[in-house]
Parts: sequence; C-alpha cells; structure tokens
Amino acid sequence: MSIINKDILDLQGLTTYDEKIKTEIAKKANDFVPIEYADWLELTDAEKSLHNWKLLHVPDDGPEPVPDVPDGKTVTPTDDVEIWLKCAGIEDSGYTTLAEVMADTGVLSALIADSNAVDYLVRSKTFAKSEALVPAMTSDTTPSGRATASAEPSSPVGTKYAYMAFDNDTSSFWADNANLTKWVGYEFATPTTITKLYFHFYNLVASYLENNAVELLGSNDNVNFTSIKQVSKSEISEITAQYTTDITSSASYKYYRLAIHNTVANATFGFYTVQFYSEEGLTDNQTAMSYIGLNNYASNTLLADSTWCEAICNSTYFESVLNVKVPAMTSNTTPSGEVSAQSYYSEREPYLAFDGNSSTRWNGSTIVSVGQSISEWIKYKFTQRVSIKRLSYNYNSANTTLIILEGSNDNSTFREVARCSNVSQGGYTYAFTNPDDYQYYRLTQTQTNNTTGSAALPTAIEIQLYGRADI
Ligand SMILES: [Ca+2]
Repeated sequence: MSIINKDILDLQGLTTYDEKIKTEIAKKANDFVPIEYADWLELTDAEKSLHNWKLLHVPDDGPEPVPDVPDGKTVTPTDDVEIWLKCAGIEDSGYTTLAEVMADTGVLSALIADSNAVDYLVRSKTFAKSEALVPAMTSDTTPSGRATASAEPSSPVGTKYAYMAFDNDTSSFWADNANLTKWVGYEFATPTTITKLYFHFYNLVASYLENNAVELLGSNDNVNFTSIKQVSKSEISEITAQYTTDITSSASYKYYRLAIHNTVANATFGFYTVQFYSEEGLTDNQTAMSYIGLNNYASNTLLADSTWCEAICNSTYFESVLNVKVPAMTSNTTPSGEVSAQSYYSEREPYLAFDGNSSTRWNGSTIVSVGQSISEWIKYKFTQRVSIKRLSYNYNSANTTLIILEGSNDNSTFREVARCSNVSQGGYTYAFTNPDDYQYYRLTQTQTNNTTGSAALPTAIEIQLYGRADI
C-alpha cells in the first residue's frame, strides 16, 4: 500500500517529508504533476508510474503526522547555515559559513539532498552564492581591515563605532547625527570587487532624506571617491529598511563608503548592518557542482533560477551539472539528429559547425557586403526533446553579431530561448534558464553593419548545446 499526505500538494513537496515517507522524484523532474487528494490515498503501481515518481518506503502503521521541520520553500529566507543544516537533520555541526559546509563533502551532500535545505539555499542566494567580504568585526580594526565612519558619536543614541555596522549583530548599529552626508565604510587589505550590497537602515524617516538617500562610493587613495551605486529613498522598504542590490561595476576599490544623504540638520541616521558580497566561491567548487549535478531536484531548482543558472553554467566545473548534447557530426544526419541551415557556401556544409573540429566551419551563402547586415540560421534537430541551458559558439567573423537561439517542437513555431548580442570574433558561451524541452534548436546569426572592409559570410566554426548531465 502506498500512502500520500493530503497536505502535500505537489511532488516536490513530498521530499519535505522524506524522514517519514521516503520518496524519489523520477528522472524527468521537471514534470512535477500537481496532485491534490482529499484524504489518504492508496496508489496503484499504474498510478505511480503515471505520475513519474515512486514511493521507496511506506510507514507500516498508516499515515504518520507531518514532522515539524522548517519549510525552506515558504518561510523567510535566511542565510543562517545552521538552519539549513537542521533541515537535513544535522545539528551542532559547528559550521556557520557556507565555505565550511563546502569543505565537508558528507555534510554538503546531506544538505543538497534535502529539498528544504536546497530551497533555503536557493531563496537565500544573495547570501548563499556569496561569502560576505567583511568579517564580523569586534572593533574598528579587529579581526582585519578597518571600519571607518564620518563620525563615531557618543550621543544621542549611545556610543557608536563604525564597526557596529559590520559586527554581524542585527541589533547593534552605527549612527551619526552630526553630518548632513554621513557615511560608514570599510577598508580592505587589497582592492576588492564587490558584486552585491546589503544594508539595513537605522531610523528610516524618508521625509528627512534626499531622493538619492544612500550612495555607495569607492576609492583607492581614501581621498577621491567614485560613486558606484545610488539608492533612492523610495527603493528602501519602509517596512524593513533592508535592501539588497547587485553592483554592476567590476572596478576594484580598497576603500568603500556607504553614505546617507539627509536634508535635516542633526537628524540621526545609520545602519544596523552593511555587508559587501563577492559572487566568487560557491559554484566554482567541483565538489559542490558534482553534488548539485547528481541531485535532480537540486540541479533543476538551481538551474531554474537565472542567477544560479548563469553561475553554474559559466563556472569552471559546469560539466558536473551539464554535458554536451550534440554528438560530433560526420554528416548532416550522422551519427544522430539532423543539422540544416538556411543555406551553405561551396562545401561548407551545416554539419561542419557541429563536427568537433575547429579547422572546419559552416558558411552561409549570403555575402555580407561592406555596410550591410544579414541574417541566416543554422539548426539542429534532436531525436527527442532536450532542455538546453548553455550554448557555446565559436565564430570567426570580425563583424559584430547577434545570435538568437530558438526552440521548437514542430519545426514551424519557434520560441526564443536566448539572445546573445554584441558577439565579436572568438569562442563564446551563454547560459540561460530555458525551462522547456525542445526537439529543434535554431540559431539565427545576424551580422550587423559590416565594417570589416571586405565581404563576409555567415559563419560558425563550432557550436555546442548543453543540457542537464543525467537527462
Ligand atoms: Ca567545425
């Protein structure tokens, strides 16, 4: 007899309760079928196979109460690694950072195997993806770097040191009442690139703030500061006053300041917490990637998130999660699938873009004259539907190119999967979430405004399409 809990609305949710009802999502994990039963239900083998899943263990004595475990999918995301570990049944590991978890393959595998822990990890990606760059400070200079501020006043809200915005304590804060533009900052040992900023504002009174209320600045001489990011007061939630944003600048600075611009003299503002993040670290970890790749649920969940998908697919170890889907072609139809193109020039047949040989290439037949633009497509038909997450394209024209990847299942209606703009000469890779399976993938190459001084042809030396490793 197989039993399913009426409170469980989908098959993903089933693994929430794997301590009580062991389940395994079958291979095509994207095909979760929402199910909603009125009561405990006995499933036949036929029903189980219909739903593309199976129960591995069923309690002997009928339904058991749903265990009281944190639900990573619905509760507030947290960067508290200990909570993630508790989801996986690991208590008192002593680990508090993701880096420590990554170093322990047993703990890491348990974490990734648990859907709640993965949900926490995914939903807390601002933190999970990134190790905080500023350590928990216990003074302005301890344990490393230096916290600084426009002022460290002794009143009116107690003595406030700069490090109190960096001490990893959500109740302590730094504040300044003396300056219209006030700031707290951190000095790194060496110039550092930050990719995310988080802050929690103290005493948010929007009417006392300039429109561009918060500004991130960077410097390498501690004198001349460059504005990196401005945050308007309307962007800062008045409910939580907590804010996270991506930083698009790739510049490295040794000195960072987070400034508050206020309009009213003697107004006291500050930050409970300021943190800077780097995106380096997590997914460029072969062990982590291997475990993600081995777990259908983890890899599907992470690959469905654009930030994670990009990080995984562009990491050094992406092949632990993804592998090539087009075999080395020896003709347009051998060994499998079918390559075709809008046209081809001379003997440069379409399959030469998929033959694994960087000395051969496909050329379209339409000459791109100087000053003109041209589009041509090349296409691969799989023997079955495949969800492609990554494209590599080795291209040998000096013209700037737009490449649009589209998918279709009837070879008639195509839907855009990825759009790669401003491609210039060389080998390129692109990652995209693409939740859908397609049998046909078409790449349209638009060479724009030929400025090379000579005629050119649409071209590809090598193209490869990548999908989930185990599907
Ligand atoms: Ca080739």
